[in-house]
Amino acid sequence: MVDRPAVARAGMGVVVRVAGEVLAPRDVRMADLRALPQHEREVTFRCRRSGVRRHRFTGPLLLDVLAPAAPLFVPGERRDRLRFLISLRAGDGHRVVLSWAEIDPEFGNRPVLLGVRRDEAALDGEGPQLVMPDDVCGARNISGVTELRIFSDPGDPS
Ligand SMILES: Nc1nc2c(c(=O)[nH]1)N[C@H]1C(S)=C(S)[C@@H](COP(=O)(O)O)O[C@H]1N2
Ligand SMILES: [Mo]
Repeated sequence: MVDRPAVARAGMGVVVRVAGEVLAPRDVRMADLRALPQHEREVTFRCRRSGVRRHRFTGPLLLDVLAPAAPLFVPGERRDRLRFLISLRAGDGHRVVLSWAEIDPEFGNRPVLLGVRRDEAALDGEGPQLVMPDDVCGARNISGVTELRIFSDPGDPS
């Protein structure tokens, strides 16, 4: 697969692809992320290389970004959602996989954000940053997110 650059076209700004096992794949821009309800979160994490880091992020819930794409859950079957994964990729190739249950309001219900502001800076140039509110290490807080894909475990081994 060809890498999608963080900035798709000059002047068009950052585009984040939301795709995978969803009814409505979509391209999301920073303005779309800012139009969703905004949450603020202060995170402190310990990086092996750079020591203790502290940042204040603002942005929508990852859940609110993904829900309009309509993941292909079996309707009315709460347990079906436990098979689903969210794979995030940054422009530099850094990847993180979450389980859907981590952010699902009926399971983990963690307030994971897609930050559009970090400290005093808008992230319009580099793209949004994943904000994991409770992580000890900062490595899952990937910056410059370009792609969010939803997958499911198909179930029976072949
Ligand atoms: N795209 C991307 N995001 C990334 C990384 C990376 O290599 N690429 N490193 C992570 C790691 S290991 C840490 S500790 C934090 C560091 O963020 P800070 O230096 O802005 O505090 O960014 C995370 N986000
Ligand atoms: Mo880190």
